[in-house]
Amino acid sequence: MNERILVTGAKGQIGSDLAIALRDRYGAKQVIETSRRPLSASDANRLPYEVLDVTDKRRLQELVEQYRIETIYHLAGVLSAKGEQYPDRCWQVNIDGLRNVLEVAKTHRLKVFWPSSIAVFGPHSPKMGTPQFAIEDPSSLYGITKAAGEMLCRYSADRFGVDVRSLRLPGIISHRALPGGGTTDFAVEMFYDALKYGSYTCFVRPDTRLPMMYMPDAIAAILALMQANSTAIAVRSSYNVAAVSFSAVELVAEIQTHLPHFTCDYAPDFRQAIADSWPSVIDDSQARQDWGWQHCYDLPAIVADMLVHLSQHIGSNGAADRAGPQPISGGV
Ligand code: AKB
Repeated sequence: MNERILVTGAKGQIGSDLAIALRDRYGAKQVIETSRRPLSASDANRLPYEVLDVTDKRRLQELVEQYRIETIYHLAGVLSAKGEQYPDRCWQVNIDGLRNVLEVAKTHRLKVFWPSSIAVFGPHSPKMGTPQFAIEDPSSLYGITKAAGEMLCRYSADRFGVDVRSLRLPGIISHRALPGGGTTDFAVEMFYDALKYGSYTCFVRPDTRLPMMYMPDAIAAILALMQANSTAIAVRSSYNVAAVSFSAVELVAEIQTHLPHFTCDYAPDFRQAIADSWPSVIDDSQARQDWGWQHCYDLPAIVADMLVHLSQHIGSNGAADRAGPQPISGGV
């Protein structure tokens, strides 16, 4: 159980929760959190912590050697909306960064987790029940980097025996850290603004239905995949994983069962086209069959738990404050 672990993108939405889960499981000293940003004073409990830009292969290699790392959870990435605004950075972080991780993993015989996304699918993929091996025709640059990244993972596993494992994550809903520039961010922002302002302007249409998952389920999926026996991992590109699918207006209605005065209006922007190109419901039966994936949280459970946690923080904790309506928030 004493694996030495390095987490990239540890200050991001998933990294913030995953690092805690890994520390609980493997011991605080075993988990080296890294991010492009220096540690802030309020994060002193996150040591050991190192600044790392994943496009810097030499620095990555130094840290792997210095801490005798055995497993990398490679979460640093530029999400779909930011990717359209900063295409060069999106390519560098998502492709060059992943290649660096896979190269170092090959040299040092490391195990790797890397998140892919439902964004690998596109307008010609089936929208309902998207199968594991459906056609991938991503229309966003982010989706293109994820589709290429999946091929890089499979190639590294087949050609060099790298033990790399991956999930095609849906939109992730959580309360610890904000997502940073994704298309599914509306499903998180809505909670903050419902509690803080009683209203939200949603950047996708009310009927926009996307696959979503609550953070505790996402963490459980990542840990289960990484613990599974290597022989059970039949898919080395990336597994479809699903939990719930709902439309923006269904999320509004569920929040209104707790906050009856909450109102939402709609002002779709460029993220609508990205959302429209993604599946509404994906089929994850291969993950359920190969390594026993199952989710726990449905929409009512997600909404109830989010509101309990966020109402404790909002107003009293700046970290939980998304600082008012913003077109695109967060960072890599
Ligand atoms: C995004 O919206 O870009 C991400 C994703 C679904 O990959 N949350």
